[in-house]
Amino acid sequence: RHLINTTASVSEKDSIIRFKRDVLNGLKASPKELQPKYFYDEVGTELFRKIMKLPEYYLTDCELDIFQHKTAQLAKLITQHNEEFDLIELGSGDGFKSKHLLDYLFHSKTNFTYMPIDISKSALEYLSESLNDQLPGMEIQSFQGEYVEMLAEACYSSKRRKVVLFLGANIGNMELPQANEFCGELQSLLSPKDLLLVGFDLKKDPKKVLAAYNDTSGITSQFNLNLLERINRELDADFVVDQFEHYPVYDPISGACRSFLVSLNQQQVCIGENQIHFQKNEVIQMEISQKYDLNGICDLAAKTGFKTVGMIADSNGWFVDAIWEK
Ligand code: AVJ
Repeated sequence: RHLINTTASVSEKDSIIRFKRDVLNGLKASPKELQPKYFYDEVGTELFRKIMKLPEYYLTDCELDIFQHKTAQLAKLITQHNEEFDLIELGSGDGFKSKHLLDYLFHSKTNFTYMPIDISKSALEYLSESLNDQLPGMEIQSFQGEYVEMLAEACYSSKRRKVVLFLGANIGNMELPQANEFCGELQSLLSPKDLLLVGFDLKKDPKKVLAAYNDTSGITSQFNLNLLERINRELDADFVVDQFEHYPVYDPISGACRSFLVSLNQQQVCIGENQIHFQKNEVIQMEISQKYDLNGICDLAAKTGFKTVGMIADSNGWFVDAIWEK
């Protein structure tokens, strides 16, 4: 077996231009907002790794439970047509959960290429190194960049049936209309019989949900504030980070968990030659982490042209991986 490991990526210069444009548009809007995909620079990626180990952050443990203890069930659904395929993962991160599936598939002599896609370069490097170590000989082709763009690239270089993984409740970072639009876009990039496996965090005890985004050790707060620091580092800005406070809320009816940064005082921030004014108590909307119920998930599949072929929950019933076929 050959080890392929090419990285398709937008240039560093283009990505900084996009970052600056998105930050300025977001901070000139009302209400102000920043996009959570920008959390994941090197520092943010490390902080997210810490979040996944927090006692309050149940999501990773739940999905790990599925990938670790229901691997055969997952593998059976994925390999149902018994042919070669490409396993594309959107937002692979360090591949902590998918490794269990990769290990199972690799050792059952299934013929596949693993194609991780992530915005974080450091996460992809870490992933391919650890896979070279743990599953030597497995074919990997990694793509650094944004989901849809890189999925289009991956689909372009794939000549086989495709199985797309979108784990970790990453879909929760989209508002419901955006999630609809996104799944529709994925659907149009796939071919009949291709599969999409999506991880959803479920509605549950609201205290449990809120605590996951409001940990007592303050890591989630640092994770949010790091985006202001990243803007300082990369866009020549002068945020005084301790003039902002992390504020998460959860609405158990809509299932939207949202994080804000509250400006503790009236203040001015320079970003390059741009000035942004903050009123006291003005907020920046940072992130939505949408929680679903089973009806909502089936609805999303049906509306975007997918057929549900499997639903695997963790042992607590807090999280599900839905398997959809085009
Ligand atoms: C990686 C988007 C699934 O929303 O739960 C964790 C990110 N934000 N703590 C989530 C996150 C704050 C996470 N996702």
